[in-house]
Parts: sequence; structure tokens; C-alpha cells
Amino acid sequence: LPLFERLARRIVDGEKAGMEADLDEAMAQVPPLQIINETLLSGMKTVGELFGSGQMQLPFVLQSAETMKTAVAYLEPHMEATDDSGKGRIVLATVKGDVHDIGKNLVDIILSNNGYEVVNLGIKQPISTILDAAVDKKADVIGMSGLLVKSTVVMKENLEELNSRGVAEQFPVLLGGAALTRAYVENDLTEVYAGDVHYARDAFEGLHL
Ligand code: B1M
Repeated sequence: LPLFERLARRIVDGEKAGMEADLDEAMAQVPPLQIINETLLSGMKTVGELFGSGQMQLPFVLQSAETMKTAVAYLEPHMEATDDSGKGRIVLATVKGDVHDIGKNLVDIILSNNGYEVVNLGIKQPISTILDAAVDKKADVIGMSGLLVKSTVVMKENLEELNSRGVAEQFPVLLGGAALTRAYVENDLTEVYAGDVHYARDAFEGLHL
């Protein structure tokens, strides 16, 4: 297969052996972020489709996810970072009950490389932990990620909890993840939350916001 198709195929097949050489070759042609966005994410998209249609079983999805993480970790030191720092601080987490973290970690990488301080709490984080960290670290923004449909409900509950704790005005919230839609966030969740709440389709929109 040609290089970029081969790299996407590696994500689908969960095939790490020899991947670094392919990534080096790809980086000689295009920037690392472009490799992630155009090649590796298209591999993950295929994985999602195969899994969703029952053609791929969970252990193989996990292998693909591990391969994706290895590739991103290899590319990250080669990404261009901006000189400016101290633009602001975000506490970032995958919500309670949800283990998906590849997208959240991409958001972390992109924000960190663009002058923001990211406090990445990891996966399955209850709102109490997220809020404690936001207060403790004096965060400017709370970011929540979730990929399961049930996570969209958790996000709504989380916003209600922030409201009832009286911190909505203090913490604007950024939300992202495959199960969310812009309409749900902008119509339903802005109704619920007394502070600012925004939807980011991808890590770059998150950065822009
Ligand atoms: Co899961 N999984 N999974 N999975 N998995 C999905 C989400 C699913 C859509 C697959 C499918 O059925 N087609 C489906 C959810 C269906 C639903 O809820 N209706 C699903 C399921 C069902 C499950 C399990 C329940 C399976 C099971 O156990 N039977 C289980 C859930 C366990 C749990 O969470 N409690 C499960 C487990 C797993 C693995 C562990 C095997 C693995 C995750 C490994 C990991 O993350 N460490 C996994 C994977 C890899 C996927 C798919 C295939 C790919 C997800 C991914 O990494 N995409 C996924 C299919 C899909 O999403 N279509 C699927 C790449 C990533 C870069 O995209 O995270 O969307 P994403 O991030 C994007 C944007 O959304 C945005 O930026 C990123 C791009 O720039 N973004 C933000 C994300 N967060 C943001 C936050 C922001 C801003 C932007 O600001 C704060």
C-alpha cells in the first residue's frame, strides 16, 4: 500500500511493528498534525464503522486504540509549539462512566502546544472531582469529553450540579465527543447552564473557542 494508506491501515489492523519508520517517512512530507487529522483519524473512523456494524470485536478495537495512542505519542514531540504561554488554564476530563480518551488527549496536546495549561484528569471522572480540581487549580475553563450517548446525559447532570453549587458564572464549559451534537449543546444545554457552554466539533474548534 502507499504510505498514507498503509498508516491508516495500521490503525485499523492495530499493527505497530515498523510504524515508527512509516511515521518518520510521513513527517518528511507533511506536518505531524496533518498525519493525525487526515490519516490516523480516518483509520479510527473505519474502526468505529466496523465495530458499529459488528464486523470488528472489542479486543481489536482496543488494539487499534493502543496503536493510535502510540502513533500520537510518537508524533507529539515533533509538533510545532507556540512560544506564548500562560494564555489560560483548563481542567479537562472524560466524564463519569466513560473510558474513551483519545479525543480528549488530542485536545490536551493541541491546547498545550498553543500556550494553554491543561490539567488532564483522565477518564471516568465524577463532577465533584472535576470541580475540586477546577477550584484548586484556579481553572479558567472546564472541559468535558464523552463518547457514549449516556455521557451526553451525564454532561447535562454535571452542568446542573455546577449550577446548584453556584459556580456556573465562574466556569465556562467546553464540551466535545462523538455522541454530542452542536444542536444538543446549543439548544438544550445552554438552557440548563447559567454560565457559558460551548460545543467543539474537534480539537481545533476547542482551541479556537
Ligand atoms: Co468505544 N464506543 N466503547 N471503545 N469506541 C464508540 C464511542 C461507539 C460509537 C462505537 C460504535 O458502536 N460504533 C460506541 C458508543 C455507542 C453509543 O453510546 N451509542 C462505543 C461503545 C458501545 C463502547 C463500549 C460500551 C463497548 C462495550 O464495552 N461493549 C465500551 C465503553 C466503555 C465505557 O466507556 N464505559 C467501549 C470501549 C472502547 C475501547 C476501550 C475499546 C476504545 C477506547 C480506547 C480509548 O479511548 N482509550 C473504544 C474506541 C476506540 C471507540 C471508537 C471506535 C473510536 C473512538 C475514538 O478514539 N475516536 C468509537 C467510534 C466512534 O467514535 N465513532 C467508539 C477518535 C477520537 C480522536 O475521536 O474522541 O470523537 P473523538 O474526539 C474528537 C472529537 O469528538 C473532539 O475532538 C476529537 C478530534 O479532534 N473532542 C473534543 C472529543 N472530546 C473533546 C473535548 C473537547 C473538545 C473537542 O473539549 C473539552
